[in-house]
Amino acid sequence: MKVTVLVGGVGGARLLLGARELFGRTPFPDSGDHPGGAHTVTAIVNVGDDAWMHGVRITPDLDTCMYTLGGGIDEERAWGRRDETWHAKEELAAYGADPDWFGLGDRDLATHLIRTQMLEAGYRLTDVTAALCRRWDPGVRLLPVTDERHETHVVITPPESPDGAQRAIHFQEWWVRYRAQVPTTGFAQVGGGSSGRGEPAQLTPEAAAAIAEADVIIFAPSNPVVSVGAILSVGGVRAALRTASAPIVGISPVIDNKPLRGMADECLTVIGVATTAEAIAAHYGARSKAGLLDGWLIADGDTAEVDGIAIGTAPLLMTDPSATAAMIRAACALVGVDTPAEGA
Ligand code: FO1
Repeated sequence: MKVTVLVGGVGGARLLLGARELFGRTPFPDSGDHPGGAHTVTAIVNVGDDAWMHGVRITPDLDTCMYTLGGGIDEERAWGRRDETWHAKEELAAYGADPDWFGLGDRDLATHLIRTQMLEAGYRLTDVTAALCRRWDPGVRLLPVTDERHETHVVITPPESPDGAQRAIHFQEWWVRYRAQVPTTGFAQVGGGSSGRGEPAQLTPEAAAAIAEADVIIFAPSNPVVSVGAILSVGGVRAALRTASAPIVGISPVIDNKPLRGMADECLTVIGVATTAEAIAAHYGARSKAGLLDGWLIADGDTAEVDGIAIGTAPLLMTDPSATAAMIRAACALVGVDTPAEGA
């Protein structure tokens, strides 16, 4: 069975731990063809958070998934490496180098140096990620949704601007420096096709194949705006999803209509969507009505009614991989997809 999951950072990585638990490890190197009977799990990962900092290319969501699945993540922060030190960060700050508000760990820096060297040698982000995964062996195939720049930038009204002038800042500055606590009017994706003709960044062939060949497609309970939304805004993604033969089921990122972590509520408010299971499902839309979802799994106790979307309820706390595996089973069952028996 081929499972394709659209993921952001922390919530996505937690979901992938459950997917690996339920479907088993996806063989690596991802040769594409798999021995009969093996299931494969492919994650299409958001690149909207990616940024150039201190001369290196950072890809937070890919790294959070890779480190979490590979056992290198700092559990408490849910980003960066465990057993981390911060000497390079301290030295950069001593030079007054900007930004000083972003935590670049020494171990993490090695990942960014390898990535930056490979990108500058002409490798695609897809190939760079596969190369890094040779070390981490995540047991799930990790694919960036696009190999091109597709950064999320945020339009804000900085408190210090006298005439209330707006300016755009990188998502990381909004998220880490301002913690979203600044008047925000919108999000925009910056980057675009390497052709320089300004068309938007395009879905990679590998990610397109993962959508076309899937037996089930799952939207992780990631931020619907800056994670799943940033994936959906890549050229070709919506068309690929709408024409995919696999059913598409989303997992609600709210419990009792409150986000678990991150700032989904701030992001949803900016785009005028209520932070409720029902409003988010309506935002993604029913596939039978020019939207994307066939099913929507919401937390026990929440309610949602969206014409054309099958709604199911389940416990949605991803407390450990087996709880998450049960959640994934419920999501797949909602759209008529059988999954391996528990612990098969
Ligand atoms: N998040 C923070 O809140 N503070 C940081 O200093 C920080 C540094 C950082 C470095 C590398 C990396 O891959 C992620 C990092 N994050 C940090 C997390 C990141 O800003 C967000 O978690 C994601 O972009 C949102 O999914």
